[in-house]
Amino acid sequence: MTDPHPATWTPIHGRPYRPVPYRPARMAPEESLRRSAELRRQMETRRTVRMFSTDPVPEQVVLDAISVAATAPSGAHQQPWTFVLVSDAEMRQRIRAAAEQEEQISYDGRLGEEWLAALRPLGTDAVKAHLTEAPYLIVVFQQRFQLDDDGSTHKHYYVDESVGIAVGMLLTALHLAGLAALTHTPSPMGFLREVLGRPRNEKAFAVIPVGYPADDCVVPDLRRKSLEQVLVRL
Ligand code: IYR
Repeated sequence: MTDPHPATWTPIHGRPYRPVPYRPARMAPEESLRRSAELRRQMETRRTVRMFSTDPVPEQVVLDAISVAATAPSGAHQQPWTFVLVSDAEMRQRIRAAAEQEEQISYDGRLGEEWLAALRPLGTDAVKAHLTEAPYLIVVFQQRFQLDDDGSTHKHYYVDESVGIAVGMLLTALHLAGLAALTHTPSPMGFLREVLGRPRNEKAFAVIPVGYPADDCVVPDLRRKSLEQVLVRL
């Protein structure tokens, strides 16, 4: 009999429904409360960082965070994501040069006045030093469709939602493991597929520099909406 729970990935497209038991031990409410309060406290300290130290970070921490991201739920369990981990300095330099070229056009007017006004409190500009200063870039690609070795294709479903959830989990994992990150979306991002040699079914979703904040790191003075402002209870 074939193993019903293979440890490695196999496509599930068209397979019959064969559920297996899922019976995690139930957590005591007191323990849930302790953990949720602690998690909230920790996550409230997360900030998007644009000024990175060049100090190295343990690679395994980054790999573990990517593993966490890859546990995300996805449309039809198609896991439509690829995480490209870039540490090579020359590659980071190429990405920075291409990103800055596009960003310069954006900040020189392509974004439009309203968008530029929305960005002003964040202090962003076309200089993207974080792309070469952070020791790692995680370039997240969405697999818009499945592309098999023989060139045949299959549709993927809810790709934006699936990859968005995975990136949220990635940012959470990085923060809880003590690393800083930036959700960077150079626009347009078409150059990333080319520079990183990715196949035609993949589309860049975000570039995430990862590292420690620079010693002189500053962040915009922002406030988050309160629970009351984001929650509607019925
Ligand atoms: N992609 C540009 C502009 C930018 C847009 C938004 I919306 C931001 O929250 C931040 C930046 C850049 O990376 O500078």
